[in-house]
Amino acid sequence: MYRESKPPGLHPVLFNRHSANPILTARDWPYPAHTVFNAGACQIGDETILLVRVEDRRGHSHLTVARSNDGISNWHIDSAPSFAPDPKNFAEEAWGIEDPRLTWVEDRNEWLIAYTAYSPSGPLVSLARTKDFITFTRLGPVMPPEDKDAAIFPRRFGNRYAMIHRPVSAGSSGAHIWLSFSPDLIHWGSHHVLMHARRGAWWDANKIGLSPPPLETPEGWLILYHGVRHTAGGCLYRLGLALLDLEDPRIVLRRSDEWIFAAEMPYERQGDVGDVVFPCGWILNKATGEVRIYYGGADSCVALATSQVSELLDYLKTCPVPQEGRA
Ligand code: M1P
Repeated sequence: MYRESKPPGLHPVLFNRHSANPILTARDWPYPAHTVFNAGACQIGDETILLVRVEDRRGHSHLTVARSNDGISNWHIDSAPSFAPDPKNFAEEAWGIEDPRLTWVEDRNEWLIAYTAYSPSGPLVSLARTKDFITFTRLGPVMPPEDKDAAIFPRRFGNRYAMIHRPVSAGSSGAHIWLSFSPDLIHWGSHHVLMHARRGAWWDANKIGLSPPPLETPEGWLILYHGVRHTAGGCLYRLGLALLDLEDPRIVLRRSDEWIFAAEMPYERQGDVGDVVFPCGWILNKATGEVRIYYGGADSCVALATSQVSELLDYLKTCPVPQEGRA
């Protein structure tokens, strides 16, 4: 691991890329794959588990488990798709499943997976559950198209589960991050815009989306999100931070005005979709405060960056407080 230094006059470096990046590519795969990227991540005992999006040469994706003891190397990758689309029973998965976000839900004693099911009517949010990343059980689709970039909070608020997601409707002025609640994970309501995409020249103008699941800290729910700037040269996917109130996640306490991580390295700038950094998982080491961020680079590989959660929170304290908790 090397630490990126901050030359005078430049912005703080909050994320340090791992020197072994990219840590996984299609060449590592035990069966034919076009690209591997946008992995969900979790820690079970000594093992780091990535649920990796694998795209085949049809353009359809499935999810495959990779396990490692150090979270960096010696990955043991399932020899066949671990969680494959099942369009016979779940028609919404006809064009594949993508971008999983993993949440350990204490009161259910299981992992919940929020993923994008790519239906012929558009992408939508589906949920599944697992205890071991060997057997998966679908809960089915929970948000109609177009909707994606979803993750469940690890605990309930009152009696309700909460989920962040990103619906898009034709004719809307942008794609914003929403928050919804459910008593049973199946029926969702109390829909609420959590964060708006900004407009015009902003780095997060027009379209934003949650990146990894919300991370609980003593100061609030830490949110890492992506903003998409449309340019004449294509889209730029960059990352910003926000903080939500611990007991009422509808309240945005802080939101960064500036992006804090962007595509710079060749494996982030060149690939199927260049200039994309897209994390779907992060893992906090509570003993050291280090957070490992697993992200897709250019829709073609899996990369790793690390940060200290205290530094992310300190940085957020310098960021604006949105008026009336609305960002
Ligand atoms: O190609 C970049 C990303 O585009 C989509 O993300 P979003 O809808 O949030 O802009 C997703 O398809 C994602 O998988 C992809 O990495």
